[in-house]
Amino acid sequence: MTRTSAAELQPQALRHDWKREEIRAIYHQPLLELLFQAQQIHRQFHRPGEVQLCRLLSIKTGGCPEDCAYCPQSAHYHTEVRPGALMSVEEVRRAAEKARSEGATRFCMGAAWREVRDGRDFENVLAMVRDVASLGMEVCCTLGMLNEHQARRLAEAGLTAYNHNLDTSPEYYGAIITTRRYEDRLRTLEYVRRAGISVCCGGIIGMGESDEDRVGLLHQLASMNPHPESVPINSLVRVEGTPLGEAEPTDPLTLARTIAAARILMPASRVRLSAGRRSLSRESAALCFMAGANSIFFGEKLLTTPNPGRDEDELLFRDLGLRAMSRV
Ligand code: SAM
Ligand code: DTB
Ligand code: SF4
Repeated sequence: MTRTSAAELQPQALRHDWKREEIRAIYHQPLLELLFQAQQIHRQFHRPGEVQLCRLLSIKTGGCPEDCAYCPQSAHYHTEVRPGALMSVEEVRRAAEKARSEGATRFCMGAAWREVRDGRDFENVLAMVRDVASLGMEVCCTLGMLNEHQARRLAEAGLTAYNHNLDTSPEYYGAIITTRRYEDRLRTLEYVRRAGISVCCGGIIGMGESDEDRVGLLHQLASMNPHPESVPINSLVRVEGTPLGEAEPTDPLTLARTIAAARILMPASRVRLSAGRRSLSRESAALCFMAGANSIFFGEKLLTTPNPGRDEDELLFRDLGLRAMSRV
């Protein structure tokens, strides 16, 4: 009989000094080996079967000056998204209350901005953050680039987390976005961290990137100290009219592989199986949970594109024996 050594029972220490080769070796393991390891590590740091329910709301839709090749909200492309003004504080409050009554413990507000500008709109966003925080939910925003002062004001308003994705490797970034640089993203993330806000940072797979680009993205994320508390792994939602509208569909096994590697590299973080669940079979979603995903967006809509309905997700949770994370 084999005995488990004390070292094996100790949760492994968090590392921030991963070498690219180590990440490559983890990522390229036989898939079932990788999933097994990821699940073992997952159980050292998280309650098995528990998944956080997050609700996403687009508080300011479309007309964005950035040219992100995946995004239906970019003003550079002709899509069905109609640009709108910032929602009212009252409407957002009602949406957050509804999300909470449906079981969400995190509310994420997205704006199609390149960067935050000081003024009336930002003051309203701060009021939204205060409102959502007062409901006892984790509150997250994704508003584009920030300066240091804006990050501090969001922190004072009670913001839990700021979402700002690196999307892909530094090498592939220029093929996807030309209107900003990787360093711009890293700078905003630094301001967020310094303001004491937790970091939500991940990427998208299925944009024509290579395994090496996914390894490169994971390397960037896992080198952050501390790691992003929340790591959204999106599978590209292909939207007609965007340059990536006709991209090859993402291989769900690649999605599961990326999630498993993220779980191993950043054991204490929440890994979110984010956009793209509508194109994922129940079996593929199960693999992603096995790989260590423990957070999802639930509700009929992401920002501008559809997401599985609540009934469908309730059934999935029941059939997989998953539980929604209770109050945070
Ligand atoms: N404008 C802000 C920004 O880019 O940081 C916030 C909103 S933006 C829509 C938030 C994130 O959504 C992007 O960083 C990207 O990772 C993700 N996203 C946008 N369109 C997507 C798509 N079609 N499929 C998957 N993820 C997408
Ligand atoms: C993230 O990583 N994914 C979310 C959230 N952060 C803001 C956004 C997904 C957007 C999918 C496309 C849409 O609905 O417009
Ligand atoms: Fe604008 Fe964000 Fe969409 Fe890029 S991802 S076009 S920054 S809304």
